[in-house]
Amino acid sequence: MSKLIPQPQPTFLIGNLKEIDSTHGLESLKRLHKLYGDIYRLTFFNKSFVVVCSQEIVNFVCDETKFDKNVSQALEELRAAAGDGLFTAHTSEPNWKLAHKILMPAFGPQAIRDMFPAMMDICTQLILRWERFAGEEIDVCDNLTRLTLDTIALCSFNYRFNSFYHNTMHRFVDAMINVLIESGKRVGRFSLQNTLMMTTARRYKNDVEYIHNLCDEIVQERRKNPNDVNDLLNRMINGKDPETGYQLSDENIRYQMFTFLVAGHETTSGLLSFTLYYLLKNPRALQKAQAEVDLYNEITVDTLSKLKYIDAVLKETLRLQPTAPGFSLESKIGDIMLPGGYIVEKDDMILVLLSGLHRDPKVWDQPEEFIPERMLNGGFEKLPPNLWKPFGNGQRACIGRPFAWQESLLAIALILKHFNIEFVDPSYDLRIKETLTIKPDGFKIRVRPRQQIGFLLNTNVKQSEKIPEK
Ligand code: FDE
Repeated sequence: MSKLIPQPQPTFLIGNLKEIDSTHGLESLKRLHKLYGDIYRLTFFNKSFVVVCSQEIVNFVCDETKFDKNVSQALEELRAAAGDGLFTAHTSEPNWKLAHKILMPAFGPQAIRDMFPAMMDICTQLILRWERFAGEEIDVCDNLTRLTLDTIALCSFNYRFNSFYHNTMHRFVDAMINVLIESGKRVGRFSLQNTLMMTTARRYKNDVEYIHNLCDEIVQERRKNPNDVNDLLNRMINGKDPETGYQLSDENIRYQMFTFLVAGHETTSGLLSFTLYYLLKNPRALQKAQAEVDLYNEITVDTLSKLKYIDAVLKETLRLQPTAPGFSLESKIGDIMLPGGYIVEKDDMILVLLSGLHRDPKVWDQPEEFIPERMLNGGFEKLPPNLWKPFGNGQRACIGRPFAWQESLLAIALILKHFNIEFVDPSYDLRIKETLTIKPDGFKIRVRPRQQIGFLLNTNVKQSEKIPEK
């Protein structure tokens, strides 16, 4: 017997739009989860969404023979800037397969290892800066965004934003954040409204142009001064599909660059910020993590794989705060009955709400608690499948996962090795800021150095010798 999917009472024309707070959409979805349960329907204008929150249902929709990534309306809007780049492409678009084939090896184990010196270069800049700011207030998200933006740009294009050397954030960051927020907001407006809001529309267009020009300049520079480094940019410029010989067009390379800059830093800086927050809220975990890095005199690429507790801390942080808070799917085979007897239709967008999945009390013990130990020794792999999906699903899952992981292990290890950390405001409780991703809002810390700065300078010199020349 099929059952009707619960839905809040829709309003004429706009449907359930009023249920969603445009600056706290995720909070609204969480509230509706509490009210309507593990599956509910929302309509906006003429589009219909089914939000799914339990492991049982998510496990069912993660079957790639039946479901595929859906390019949601927010992603569709983002195509103004990201075109058919990996994140915003439909799986059926030829450029998705082509770029996927060309770029997968760029995120393989050896390629990621080779990026270690560049990651260390930028991370050392953060550590040096924090040494200088010892005892002063540090805006965590701001600093970690500088770290992750500079890291992805240096590792993938050998481009330096030099964010740690400027007071204000690079214009790219503003442009990008504006494009992300505006893409989200455009979904909640009538298309005529989007056209009529001329100042907003003009700014959006200018920002997209600025981003594209910056990407084009980097490509032109590389074409003028080629090198034989095996970075992302060279792979995109020179890579061929081994079967067809096809290469990426200049337009598509620009889309991929924007994609990597966005996907590669927003989510990771959120992950690192939440990690520091949870460590501070859980002093025992902080102590354990610090004791783990103290086992090693120097943090090298080989140390990272030994940091099992910090690995677990990162995983547990992503369980409680998946920085990409959901992903969307659609049926490949028409109407389908989900567990529980609910039918999703061919044109429904299915939104996997990770805050629901990751705290499903049927599969997680003490779901609201931060317990890194549950992630140790393959921890959740022994639990039912598809209950932890912060990197998405199947072939459309995050290609940057090993990159983000190495970068995050390194950053947390170096921070804990060099500093004792504390809240500026010990009574700070988590507030969340949403763009397309989530970050802690207004989270500030102070750091106190644990070691002599000479050690750092040595690390710095040694590592920068390994950076390929420009
Ligand atoms: C992807 C991704 C995803 C899926 C989405 C959908 O499905 O829609 C997710 C969920 C994610 N991703 C998440 C994440 C988290 C973190 C930390 C990250 N992520 C990081 C990173 C870095 C980099 C570089 C990246 N990332 C990238 C990326 C890309 C390109 C993509 C798309 C893929 C395909 O092919 O589709 C993703 N990412 Fe991530």
